[in-house]
Amino acid sequence: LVALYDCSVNTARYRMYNAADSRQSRTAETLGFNVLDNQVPITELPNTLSIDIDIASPECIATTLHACDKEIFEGWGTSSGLQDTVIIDKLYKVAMLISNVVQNPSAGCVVISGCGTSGRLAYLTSRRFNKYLRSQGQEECFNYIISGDNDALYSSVELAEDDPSEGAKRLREVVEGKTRVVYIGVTCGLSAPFVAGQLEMCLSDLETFTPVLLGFNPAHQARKTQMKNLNKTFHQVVKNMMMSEQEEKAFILNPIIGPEPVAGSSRMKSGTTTKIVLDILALLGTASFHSALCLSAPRLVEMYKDVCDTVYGQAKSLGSLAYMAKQSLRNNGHLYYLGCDALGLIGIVDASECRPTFGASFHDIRGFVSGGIDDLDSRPISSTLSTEDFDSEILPNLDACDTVIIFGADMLQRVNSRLFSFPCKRAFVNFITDEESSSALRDEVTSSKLDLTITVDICFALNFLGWPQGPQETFNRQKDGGPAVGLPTSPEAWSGTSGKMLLMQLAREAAMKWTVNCTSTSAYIQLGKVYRNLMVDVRVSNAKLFYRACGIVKDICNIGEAESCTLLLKSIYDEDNLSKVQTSGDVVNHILAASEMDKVVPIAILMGLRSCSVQQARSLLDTQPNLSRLLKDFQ
Ligand code: S6P
Repeated sequence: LVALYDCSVNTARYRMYNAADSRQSRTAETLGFNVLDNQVPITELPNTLSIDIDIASPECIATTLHACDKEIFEGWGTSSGLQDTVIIDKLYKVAMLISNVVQNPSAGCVVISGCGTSGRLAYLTSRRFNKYLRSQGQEECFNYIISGDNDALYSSVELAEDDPSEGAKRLREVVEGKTRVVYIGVTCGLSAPFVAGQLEMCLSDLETFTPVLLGFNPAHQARKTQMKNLNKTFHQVVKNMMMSEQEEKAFILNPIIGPEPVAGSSRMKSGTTTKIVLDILALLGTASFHSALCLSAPRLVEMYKDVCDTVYGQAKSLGSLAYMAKQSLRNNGHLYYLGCDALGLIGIVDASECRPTFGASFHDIRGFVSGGIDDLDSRPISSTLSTEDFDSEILPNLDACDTVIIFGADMLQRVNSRLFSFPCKRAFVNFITDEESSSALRDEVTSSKLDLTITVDICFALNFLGWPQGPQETFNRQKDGGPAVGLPTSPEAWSGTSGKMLLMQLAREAAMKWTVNCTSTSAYIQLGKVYRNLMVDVRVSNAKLFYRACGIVKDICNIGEAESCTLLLKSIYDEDNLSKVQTSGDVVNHILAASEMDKVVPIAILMGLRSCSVQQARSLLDTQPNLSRLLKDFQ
């Protein structure tokens, strides 16, 4: 392939991944490379690095998560992750398209769309960059779509991702009146029908739309089950995308970053990589308004890698934080995250994801934001999410079993002083992005009654970039010696401050995501929710999760597909003898029935391992709720 395409080894490897279902696969196989034609997509595979995560100490859980996250930057198998040159090249091309829209917002817009975590990150990115454009006196041009609408930003509405026509309908509404649309559909597993419906709509009108698909599986692993209302599989949609990509009318951004530390939990690595890619695209796409003109995509990737290493450099403290969280949850207490602006929102998002991921209750982990949901006023959400809500509803009832984590110096300064008179545990996590804030805060931190303080100093990651000195330096970068079309003319705009601020915010957000993901995941692992690195108590709330649940039962019980599906159905319908109606029903019926039930997957597994009835499996779980321990006893 290197010879054929005159490309680097990494590029050749990437081509092989994406070519495994075309005539090129033979070439790849003949060359003796290990082409990934495994039926289980990479995003659903268990990660070999985290196979023992369920028996690791809290500190070791953090180092294991770090090892898995490193694959984002260093690659997995034969891939080179975010450093892949083909991906980097496409990032620039898409950023250029975004830049055209940003400079001509009346005619165009950028739409970022996804389901679950992917939709939440679409929201966070468009919010951040619209705010930025506003601060520069520019028109907003980023839009987001999340399946299940705004309520899904902070609670799980998993079933909404199975509807392609709803996806297309929502996209049509958002782009009304626009003639140039850069559409970025995020689906980590290349599987969400909601996104497929939108991609199809874009592909049918390439004059208006440039569709971009962001996900983390090779193209040939896109989901091959038929989608309702679309009469196609996701895989067929991807094939059409590949054809349009040849003429650069569509783009597939699918860096291979390896499996999740907890199998299939795409809120973790895939979510973080989504954030990084969207940040980079939007940063480069808005570069004409800030000094990030001098930044390159590989350097930005490096910055995120440094932030990642710095956060996990505190593995011991992260372990202590997760241990505090676990103790609270074990003693029927709660975990609360408080943060300002995007940090608060990321905390809320992490908390809300624990419900579908770990079967947690709404009250187990909750996040609150200070002054950050103003931009949702026109489309209100039906939950209590502000720190004022925390002060009035939660604070008066805090007891010794609860843990409150304050994120960021700005939040520590705003926190209600009454918090320090209640008998709960308190932790403070600060992300330092410049030297001044670190010294100003020291006194406050020491005078507060905190049980744990973690300081994540990410100045180093940012210094690495180096800042432009002023307008002259930037102008010098233009080939013709003058500013590019649409560049701001006032010298203040070139001071570098706005671009630097933006990068500091993005780096803090990434650090926050790593920290809260680590805290909640580790807490639930310690509580026995994960067996090896499989999430065995997954809520069967959409098609993807139904098939994942079947796979988990199959693997752990070492049985065939049909048998595992029968066990799952018995557990879902709470019946040892399934009726014809139950066995022949549509997957969506099973999902609706499962939404009423608890511990669907664990019960099916126990039935398989013990050859027992639904009732007997349920009683076993009542006596030993630590699933991991229970399963180990039976294996
Ligand atoms: C995963 C999370 C889910 C996914 C959603 C979309 O940890 O709980 O909500 O984000 O299912 O997945 P995908 O593969 O389409 O991005």
